[in-house]
Amino acid sequence: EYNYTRYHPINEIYDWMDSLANDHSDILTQYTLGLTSESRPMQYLKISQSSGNQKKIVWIDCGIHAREWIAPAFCQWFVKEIVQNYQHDYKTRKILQNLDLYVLPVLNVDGYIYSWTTERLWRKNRSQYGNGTCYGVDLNRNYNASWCTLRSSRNCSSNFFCGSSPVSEPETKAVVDFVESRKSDIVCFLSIHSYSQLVLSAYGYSSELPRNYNETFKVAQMAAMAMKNIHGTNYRAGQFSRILYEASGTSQDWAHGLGIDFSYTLELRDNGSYKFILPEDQIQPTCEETMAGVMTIVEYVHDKY
Ligand code: 0X9
Ligand code: ZN
Ligand code: ZN
Repeated sequence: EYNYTRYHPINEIYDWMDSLANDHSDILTQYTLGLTSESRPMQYLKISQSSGNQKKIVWIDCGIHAREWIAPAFCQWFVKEIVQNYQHDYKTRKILQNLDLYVLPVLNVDGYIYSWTTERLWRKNRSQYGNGTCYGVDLNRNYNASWCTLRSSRNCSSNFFCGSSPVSEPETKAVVDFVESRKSDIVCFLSIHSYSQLVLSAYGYSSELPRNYNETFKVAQMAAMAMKNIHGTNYRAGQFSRILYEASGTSQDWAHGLGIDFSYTLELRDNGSYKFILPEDQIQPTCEETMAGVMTIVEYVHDKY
């Protein structure tokens, strides 16, 4: 029995993916999205109920930032819940009739490993810059969305190093290639982070209002309310640049720019007590409330498309 209320090192997560995909080959398939800068595979799961009709896609990635361990824990929880529920839960079955769910549990594999072995608060990937004098690009500053203009740095020692050019990193490129190749089918793009308890809509790089702002903000508010309803945890909804800070080069803004209106960043628990070192006894309640929020968004896009 896999323990979903503990944090797991990457080898355990990858073993979990293998065995779950094996045990539930009726709806789960595992794929490699690409290789990291240290040549490790980026594994993701496609959750798809077999049927003839062409389905729309919901994308969920976790762990773009190495130290935000609750994010990969949520992606695993999410897959477990869907696999458990789809047999008997009417809502889940209905959603899977029209949507395929693509889940990338650990986007930044090299950084995640480094945060386990060497530096718990590591954020970036592990690519070498400056002839090996510094390491790591902030992958959530490396996308092609007003690249390297806000809350970004050109100094490779910075935690917000944006890379040598947009999409300079293999991890970014792997996501971009996949999402671009399927962009007409992708109706929702979710990127899971911690901490601050926020549901953020576009844009991050500008306080200008994007197309469909009223609707995407409304859905963010619905998700935040659903999250509060589970354990009373407060989540704030709003435009990224207004309630957090302006940041450029984020995956969410890039995905929105591609035409995926329902593109959100979720910042999970907590509110600053434990910050990135969220205790394991909060994994379950955090995942339960996040499940409610994510399913609110997924149901909305299901009904709309
Ligand atoms: O700064 C980030 O990349 C995210 N916060 S974190 O503490 N997890 O690093 C927030 C990204 C918000 N997205 C936009 N502003 N679009
Ligand atoms: Zn099954
Ligand atoms: Zn983050």
